[in-house]
Amino acid sequence: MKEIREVHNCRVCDSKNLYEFLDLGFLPIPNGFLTRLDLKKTEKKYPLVVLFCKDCSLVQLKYIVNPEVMFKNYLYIPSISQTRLNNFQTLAADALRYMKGITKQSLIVDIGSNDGSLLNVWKNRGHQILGVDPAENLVTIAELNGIRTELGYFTSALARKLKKKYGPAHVIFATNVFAHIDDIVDFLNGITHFLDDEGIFISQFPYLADLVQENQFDTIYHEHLSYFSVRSLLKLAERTNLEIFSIEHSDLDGGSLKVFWKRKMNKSLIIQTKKINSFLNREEREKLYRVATYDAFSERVRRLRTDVKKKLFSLKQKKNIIIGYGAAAKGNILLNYFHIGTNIIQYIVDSTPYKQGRFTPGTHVPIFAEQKMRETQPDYMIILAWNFKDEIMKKNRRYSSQKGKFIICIPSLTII
Ligand code: DWN
Ligand code: ZN
Repeated sequence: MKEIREVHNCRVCDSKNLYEFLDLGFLPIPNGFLTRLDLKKTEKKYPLVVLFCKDCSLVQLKYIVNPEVMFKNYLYIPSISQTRLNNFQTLAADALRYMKGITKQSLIVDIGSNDGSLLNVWKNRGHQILGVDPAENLVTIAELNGIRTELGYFTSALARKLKKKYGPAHVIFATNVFAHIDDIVDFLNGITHFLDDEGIFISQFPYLADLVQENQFDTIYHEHLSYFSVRSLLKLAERTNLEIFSIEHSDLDGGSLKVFWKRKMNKSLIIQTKKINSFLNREEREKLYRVATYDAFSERVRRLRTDVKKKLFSLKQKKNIIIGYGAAAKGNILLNYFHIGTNIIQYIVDSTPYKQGRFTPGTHVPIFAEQKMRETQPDYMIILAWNFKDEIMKKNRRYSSQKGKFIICIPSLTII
């Protein structure tokens, strides 16, 4: 694949009826954290433009960056947040609810397994596990943690090899990575092939309805190619030999969908039509199938940019020390799109060891471990990882008891 591909047809329904509603400009890849040496080089930037399919209501990026640019060496790990680790426990309980006959010999697979945090839950329960991930650095870390991991992108071709080598999978997970896949039909064909006849596939990713309602524009970035409505998911399933038998809502990442899939021929699991329809009703109610909804969303995003910049510049003028908390990928979209860099933020703290000592892509804000806050005693902390605001505010009770204030920009500018 070339470095960038332009989308002309909808990934789900092949329609050309695509409506462009948001252009965030040319931005660096959101996990492209820079070393000090990198700061001297010219940074690559890629267009971030968003389309709405008028036929199936999938929201998708107009330009696809070659995954090798984004995922070969990946600095994000999920194990930093307790909230996310708790979600992996919940997902395990969900799987066990539907897979009563699961044994220690059952194979549990995670696609986009990163450092192996999700599979660790299953390893501790004594199951057979297998991770699949394209990031060389993460596969090394996972293997060191005792998580068996295959390096690569999950496709139908890879699924054939994996099934031959390891046998059928009883539960397959794909959290967030589901939104990263360009050829999603081939991906699902791979799942069908790898899955045991009675097995289940659980995908989890941010929900389009919450993204739109809560102005979560910073969840839109080069890694996330698709933003699914339930309507678009049902359309997608029609093109495969898989069937969605249940959908649940999770509060994770500002609102996510947990989608439960099975083979069409597997009749042992009942399709929970009422639950699925309740999502479709919400989507109708919130006008998620209308162009005007997306135009209004873009307008709110532009207004948010004006509000936040105005407030931050005024705080800075009054000589306040402002820092960021959580060098999240989404934070990099917000900073770049809002043009907020070292002019406003002194530094960002993040617990991820691989991000510390680096600089944010595009805006070049230095990243430190949390201890740095003791040296400078900031007045304001922008919680860039707003999806973990509760966890972060709890951790920083001392800061707030010493009159430190939190700033949260999503869904609207809030100072606590
Ligand atoms: O979909 C994706 C999600 C799951 O993860 C990927 N495409 C990329 C990535 O997105 P993100 O970077 O926006 O994810 P998070 O999990 O919202 O990032 C939170 C950041 O904040 C991490 O760098 C860890 C950091 N953090 C911290 O330093 N202290 C988080 C918590 C809760 C903390 O206490
Ligand atoms: Zn479509």
